[in-house]
Amino acid sequence: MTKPEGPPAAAPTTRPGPTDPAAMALGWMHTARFLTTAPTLEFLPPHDHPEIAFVGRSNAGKSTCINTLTQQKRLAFASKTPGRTQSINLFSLGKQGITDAVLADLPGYGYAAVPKQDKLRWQQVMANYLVSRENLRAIVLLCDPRHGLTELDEILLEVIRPRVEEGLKFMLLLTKADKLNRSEQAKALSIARLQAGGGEVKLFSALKKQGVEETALQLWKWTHPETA
Ligand SMILES: Nc1nc2c(ncn2[C@@H]2O[C@H](COP(=O)(O)OP(=O)(O)OP(=O)(O)O)[C@@H](O)[C@H]2O)c(=O)[nH]1
Ligand SMILES: [Mg+2]
Repeated sequence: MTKPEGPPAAAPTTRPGPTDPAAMALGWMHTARFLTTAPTLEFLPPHDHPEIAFVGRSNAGKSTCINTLTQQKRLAFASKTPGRTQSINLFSLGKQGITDAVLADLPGYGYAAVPKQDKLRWQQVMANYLVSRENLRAIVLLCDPRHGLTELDEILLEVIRPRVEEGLKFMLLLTKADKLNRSEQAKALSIARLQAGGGEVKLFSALKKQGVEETALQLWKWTHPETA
């Protein structure tokens, strides 16, 4: 006697299909490839694509965040040693090799061991970049919530304020969220929301992959407003 056949196995409903926006955004992020590195602004190539800058204190987790979002281990240099990223590194994004956005990993600021002259020089490069980079579409400010926003972060917010008022997109990511418990996370989030003056704030953890999909989707929407 043959065993009666059961109903055909239902197709898994949780598997992300091409219509899942978060999966689509992550797929897009995964296309990231190295474009160029530049010690100062003059060496940055002009291009016609929206650029997203990752900025923040040294050691805040910028390079790690880029590696996590792009699901690539060593695209951007991440290191325990603060000050690891010393140039502006650009990465192209876009399916089928057709670039439709660029990510910029910027050197961190505020690292105490850096000689004062170098610090001042870098702050100038950074301010120039933030004020004058023409196709800058969005800024992702990364902040370790255990330290909170520092004086240099506040200065950066002031520098970009006029551009944000003119439509530059802004997001504050609270990194290394895995180091905080739930109530600390909630507290950090509400303090940061106050400080960011109503801007977008998210918790992010490279270790726990927290906030990755939401961030990828937000960056997709900001760089593809026609599809949002
Ligand atoms: N636990 C934990 N550690 C993290 C996370 N993100 C980054 N780190 C660690 O923080 C350190 C600094 O990370 P980077 O990504 O190099 O920081 P950065 O902001 O690029 O630093 P600079 O290039 O010096 O400006 C590294 O040891 C990372 O492994 C995270 O989400 N969780
Ligand atoms: Mg870095």
